[in-house]
Amino acid sequence: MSFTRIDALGASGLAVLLAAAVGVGCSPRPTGQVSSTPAGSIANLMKERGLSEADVSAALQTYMPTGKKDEYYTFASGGHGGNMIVIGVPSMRILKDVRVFTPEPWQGYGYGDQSNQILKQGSRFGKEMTWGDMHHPALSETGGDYDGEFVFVNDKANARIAVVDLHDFVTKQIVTSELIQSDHGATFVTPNTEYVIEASQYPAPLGGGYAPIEDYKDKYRGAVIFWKFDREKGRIDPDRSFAMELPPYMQDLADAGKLGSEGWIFINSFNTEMSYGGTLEGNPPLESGASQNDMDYMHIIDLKSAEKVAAEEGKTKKIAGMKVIPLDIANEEGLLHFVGEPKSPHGICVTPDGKDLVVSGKLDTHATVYSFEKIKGLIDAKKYDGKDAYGVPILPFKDSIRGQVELGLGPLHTQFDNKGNAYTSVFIESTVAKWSLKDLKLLGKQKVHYNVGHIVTAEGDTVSPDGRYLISINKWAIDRFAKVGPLLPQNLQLIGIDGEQMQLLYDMPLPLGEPHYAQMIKADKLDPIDIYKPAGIDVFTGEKSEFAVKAKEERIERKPDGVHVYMTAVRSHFTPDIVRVKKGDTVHLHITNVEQAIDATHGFTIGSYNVHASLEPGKHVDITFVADREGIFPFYCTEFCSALHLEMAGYFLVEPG
Ligand code: K7E
Ligand code: CUA
Repeated sequence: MSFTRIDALGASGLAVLLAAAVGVGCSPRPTGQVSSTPAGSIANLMKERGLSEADVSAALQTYMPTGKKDEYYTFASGGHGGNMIVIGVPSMRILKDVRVFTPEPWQGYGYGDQSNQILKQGSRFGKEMTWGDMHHPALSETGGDYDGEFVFVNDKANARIAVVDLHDFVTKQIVTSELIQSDHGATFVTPNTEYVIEASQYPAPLGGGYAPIEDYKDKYRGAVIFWKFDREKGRIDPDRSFAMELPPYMQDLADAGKLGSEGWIFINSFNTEMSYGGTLEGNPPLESGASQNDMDYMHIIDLKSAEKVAAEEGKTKKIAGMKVIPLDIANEEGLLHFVGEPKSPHGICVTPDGKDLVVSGKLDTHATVYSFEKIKGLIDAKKYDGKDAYGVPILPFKDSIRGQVELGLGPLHTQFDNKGNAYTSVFIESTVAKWSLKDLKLLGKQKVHYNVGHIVTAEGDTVSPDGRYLISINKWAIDRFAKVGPLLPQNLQLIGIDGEQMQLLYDMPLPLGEPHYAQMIKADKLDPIDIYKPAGIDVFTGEKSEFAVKAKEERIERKPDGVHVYMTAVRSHFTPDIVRVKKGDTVHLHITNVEQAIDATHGFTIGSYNVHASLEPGKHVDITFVADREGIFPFYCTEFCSALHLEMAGYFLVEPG
């Protein structure tokens, strides 16, 4: 693309530019207004700032005038920030930082009994954790389309899954199974969100516990958990979930079949060499040991049949409380097949029509396109190329694929548009490659900055992607932004994909975590609430709290388990505003924001007691703590809510015991 500078444009060029500006602008204006704009001002701006025509075009495609709203939401994982970031597209404005595995005071998450209970659900082996490593958000689906109701996320480090409700953008549940010790093929959902998929990454003895690493091949295993989602309750039901044992390869990304391939699950793997490191003990390092074979194995799982087997008597084992189909039963029942995939693959992506699967190997230059029909035919005909060391049948690679397309160095992950094109991130050469699914031809490349991991297109994982936008989630930012010390923000680059050529539109620095993956959904599919109704809602049950407080019913009660303070918050006071307790008392604060007006949020803190809450309109919060230090502790509203916000305060008096 040629970037024309304004000084080379001339008067007619500028007129064309302005006409184009009206055409692509987000807010159509009467044409008459354009001619009244002094043309010189835009020209001067471009000149002063050194902007090209392409720059102005990009600006006009992303700029949001005040009050205008974005067309899409992007839900990006926060990596080892343990959070999820919600970004508006095309403006790339951050709309929310949803806390999931980590506390965050502004939203009151991890402060107060309700949200602490959620974080506690994520304890493993009795240990509470205050962080997570989030990689792959998955929006809930109906008929293979995002429905805007829930988003699921994983924690790779601690093998956990969380449910975020998009009615209020709050984490409602964390589940974990000690069956596995890490995950990565998570989260992915089946086309009607019957199951949330979590495949382990690093093999270990199932259920936890110790086994010598020399026993890797015998004692270490992978597993995939199918977490049953109860949409009505909006929660995962661990009792109706089950798992399948897998060989000790490192299972990687996963995807669920759709349309013709619905009911099937596909999981990549690497390290089929079963290398486990030991560089000080005379072994090759893990990464070179794991890159010896030319092919690793794609895991193909017949979920519908697995579901039946899991329900049969005697076909499963209980490990760490989880119902598990052992590998020998999976083999006996024909639930698991392998097919070779080019060395150390990363992305595995089912095409929108459900007919093909695109796999890219980090150490291979191709995207390999498998045909589900061919795979299914080979499984039905039991046409195998032998079995692996664990008795899993291997389908012949050549007969499974539709073809390969050469993309460049280090292809990773593929997304789709509405015109039959695929887009693959190419890590080593820092590009996004566009290619045609039909004839497997490379159509073009867009440079990105730098080292792109995953990419996401609008509605890209559904049966009907939108095209329009692609975000390149880059791992390195190096020279893109003003310097902020050695830890750089991530660089999310918005790319327009409606034209024949991709167009880079926007660089967004993201200093809130490392997004590994994201999903982009049409904004009008979401219908979040403005207010918790009626006032007194416990956000984590979604029901009115038994401790909800009404105006005029505020009180302080001394009970055998401590002092119960029933408090309301409303502009611009807390009632009661004086709370007297004795040193050593257990204090139960029950605070309801009784307001029912949009954005009438209050905060609550008692200084030096590490007590904090965010009280959105209608929200109820319980806070339990021991008043273990005597003194005078002012409490106040932390959210600037009104003209008399500073006066929204009171005293917590702790008398000597
Ligand atoms: Cu960082 Cu999908 Cu976990 Cu890759 S992941 S690019
Ligand atoms: Cu309520 Cu400030």
